[in-house]
Amino acid sequence: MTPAQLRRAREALDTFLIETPSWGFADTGTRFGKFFQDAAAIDLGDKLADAGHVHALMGCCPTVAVHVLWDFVPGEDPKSVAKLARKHGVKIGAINPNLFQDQEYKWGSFGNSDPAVRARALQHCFDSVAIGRAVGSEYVSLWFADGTNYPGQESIRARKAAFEESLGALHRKLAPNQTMLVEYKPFEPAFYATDIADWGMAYLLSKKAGPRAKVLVDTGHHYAATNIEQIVAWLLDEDMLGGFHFNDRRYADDDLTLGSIDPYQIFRIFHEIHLFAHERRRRPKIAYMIDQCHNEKPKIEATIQTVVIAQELFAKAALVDHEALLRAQLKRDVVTAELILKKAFFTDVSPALASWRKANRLAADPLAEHRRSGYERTAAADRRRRRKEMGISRGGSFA
Ligand code: AFD
Ligand code: MN
Ligand code: MN
Repeated sequence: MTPAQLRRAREALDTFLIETPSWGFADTGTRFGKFFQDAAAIDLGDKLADAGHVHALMGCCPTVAVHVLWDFVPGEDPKSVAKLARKHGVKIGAINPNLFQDQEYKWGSFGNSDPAVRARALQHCFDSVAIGRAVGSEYVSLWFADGTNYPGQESIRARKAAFEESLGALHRKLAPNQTMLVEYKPFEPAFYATDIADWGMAYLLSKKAGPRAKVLVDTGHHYAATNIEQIVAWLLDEDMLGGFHFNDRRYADDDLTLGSIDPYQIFRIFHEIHLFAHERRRRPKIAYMIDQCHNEKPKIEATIQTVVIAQELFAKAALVDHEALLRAQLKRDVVTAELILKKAFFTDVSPALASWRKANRLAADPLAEHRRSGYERTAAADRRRRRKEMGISRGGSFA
C-alpha cells in the first residue's frame, strides 16, 4: 500500500461504525430446531456484555440493535436498558418491533385485513418509537413477515393500502431525530406474495410514509442473481438508503457471516458508497448493522469475523481510483475500468487495518485476542451454571 492509499483506507475506517444485533448472541436455530451453545446469552445483560466485549476488541461497534419483545420486559423502564448498555460500554441502537411471532399475526400485522389486529400492531410500533425516544435511539427498524401463501388468498392491493396507512401513522409518531427503516424481503415466511417483497415496494411505501422513512437493504434478502449494488446506487441517488443488515447467503436468507460466500459483492456495494461520497463530496448517513444468526459458529467469533471482513472490504473499496475509473469509462476502455475495481479488491489492506487498530489501541488480531482472553470459556461456564440454577433445560447443549 502507498502512503496515500494507507491514508485513504484509514480515513474510511474512521467513518465506518457497525452495529451488532442483540439476537446474534442468543440461542437460535433453523426452522427445524434450535441448536444450543453453552456460551449463548441468556438475557439482555449477557447480550450487552457480549456486544461490549466485541466493541472493546473492534473499536467500531458502539451500538447494539435490540428486539422489543426479546429484550424489553413489559413495564420495565427502558432507561434501565440504556443504563445497562452503558455499563457494558455500548449504546442501544436500532429498535426492532416484533410483528411476526404472536398468534394474532398469523394473517399479518400491518397487512392484516382485521383492523383490530392492525391497530395492535401499530400500537406495538408506537411503543417501540417511545422506547427509542427513551433510550436515545434514532432508528426504528421495521421488518414485516406479512404476506400470503396462495394465489387468490387475499387482495394484494388492499394489503398495500393497509401498509400505506399504518406506515404513515407510524411516521407521524417519530421524534424529529428518529428515522424509520423499511426492510424488504422477497419471500419467507410468506411464499406467494410478501407484502414488502423488493426494494421498489419498500421505496414507494417509505416515500408515502414521510421524509424520515428510508429503505433498509438486508444483503441476504435478494434472489440469487440480483445486482444489489445497483439497488444501492439507485437508493443513494434518491437519498433513500437508510441502512444495511449485513449477512451472506448461498441460497436464501441464510444469515451466514458476511463475506463468507461472496466478498466481491460486498466490495462492489461499498464501492458505490465511496463513489457517491467522492462525487457528492459528502458521506451519506447510513446505518451499517449486522443481522445474522449463528448455529455452527461460536456467536462472538462469528460476529468478530463479520466486523473484520466488513472493515477489510470497506477499506479495499475506498482504494478505487475514481478519476482513473472515469477516464477509462469515457474512453470505453471496459477492461481497464474493470481492472481498476479488481486492483482495489485484491489490494492487501492489512497494513491499514493494523495501523488503524494500533492508533486506536486495539489488538492487531481481534479474533486471536478474543480467543486468548478466555471470554467464551468463562461465559459458557457462568451461563451453564445460571441455566442450571434457573432450571432451564435445553436438551443436549453443544459447546
Ligand atoms: C429475520 C428477518 C429480517 C429481520 C431479522 C431481525 O428475515 O432479516 O431483519 O429477522 O428481526 O432475519
Ligand atoms: Mn434483516
Ligand atoms: Mn433476514
